[in-house]
Amino acid sequence: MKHTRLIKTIACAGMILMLAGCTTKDGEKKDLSAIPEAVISFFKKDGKAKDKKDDTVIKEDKSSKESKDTSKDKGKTEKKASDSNNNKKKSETKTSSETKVESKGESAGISIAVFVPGILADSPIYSMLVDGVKNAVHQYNFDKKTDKKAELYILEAGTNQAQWPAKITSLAATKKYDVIISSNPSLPELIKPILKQYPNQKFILMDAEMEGNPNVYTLRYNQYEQAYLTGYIAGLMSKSHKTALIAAQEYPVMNDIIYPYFEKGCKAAYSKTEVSMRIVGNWYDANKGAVIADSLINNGVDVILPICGGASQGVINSAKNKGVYVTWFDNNGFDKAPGTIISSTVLKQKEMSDIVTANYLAGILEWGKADMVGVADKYVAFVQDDPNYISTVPEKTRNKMAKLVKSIETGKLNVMK
Ligand code: RBF
Repeated sequence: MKHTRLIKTIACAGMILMLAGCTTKDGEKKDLSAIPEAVISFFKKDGKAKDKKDDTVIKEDKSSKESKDTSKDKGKTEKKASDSNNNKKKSETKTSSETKVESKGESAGISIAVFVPGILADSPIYSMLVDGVKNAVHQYNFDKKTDKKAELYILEAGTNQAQWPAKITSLAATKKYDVIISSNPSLPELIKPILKQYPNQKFILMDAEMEGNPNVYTLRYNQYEQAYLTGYIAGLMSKSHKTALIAAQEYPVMNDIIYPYFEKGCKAAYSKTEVSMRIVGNWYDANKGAVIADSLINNGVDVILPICGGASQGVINSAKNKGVYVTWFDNNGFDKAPGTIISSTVLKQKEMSDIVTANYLAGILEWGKADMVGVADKYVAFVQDDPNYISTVPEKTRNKMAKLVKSIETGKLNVMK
């Protein structure tokens, strides 16, 4: 496992952003070649390729100066970020159906498109992406003349994954966007034909890995650590010693990293923990999420990790009704069900998307690079200061979690080994 820490300082429009260390990807090469086809055929086979929501387009006002964030805001707690995400989410969904992409026109400024592979509602990883990119664009535009401002378009591609390749190809085909920013581990495979067909199109892919292409930068999170930490608290808190992960769908990162390391964490806390995984079949069906959770709970499971977008709400409702616990992934979920949610292992996707976009706008993004950030870099974090965490999880357990977090932070424990 090779890790190289980078410390970068960006000077951009009088603003200095201190960049935290980025760890290069681990040596393990995952074969991602089958993802989109597998994903698409999975949905087709299952007959679940329903489009819950049409693709929608949000045009970011070029002259907007609404963001008052400064670089010091980057240290704000994830709780605050998630609160604002929720507020923004509502307005974005509303705006999206009312606006259309406009051509670059006479603008000499940079054009950015954000391709959301899914819907923003109930997918924190996507709303954090959009919030981060927006913030970087607002900062960049702040003191620019109108014709030099960057333009930002956000395309919500919808839940029908079979349509994603055509939708992202159409974005590239417009040749309007200097860069297309997205987030999802299936994207590297999806863009391969586009890279050949449109050799000038650049891509920034978060939550993804692709190294060596001069038109692509990727950044992923250490989800070995994220899943292990989540599994560890699940294992500590389970009284029945039965835990489960409810996933929206199977994909290589889920099957090879998230589930196995969740299981590893559960068993590190209590070696005889029985861990299982169930699949919803989509990222939105809350009823199905509840039905699956009910059946798991009826079989004795008392801690559940939902990673299934909108379907997670059904899991939470079921857990609340039946008095079992839920561990939360990606953002701070404590407010969703105080007393039921016992943990939040967050990805600082808003901050990372902001930094990466600011790097791009400043012309210093390292194309061809595949970075990974984790607990030691503070871009994967186990929330320990939320009042609901403190009131729901006993002190003894919190102390064990604090010890685990410290040992990962300091490098004493490498969960990937
Ligand atoms: N995560 C979400 O929160 N919402 C989604 O709609 C969503 N769609 C995904 C579609 C595919 C094909 C893949 C491979 C992953 C998707 N994810 C989604 C999962 C996301 O990338 C990440 O693994 C999880 O959020 C856990 O961090």
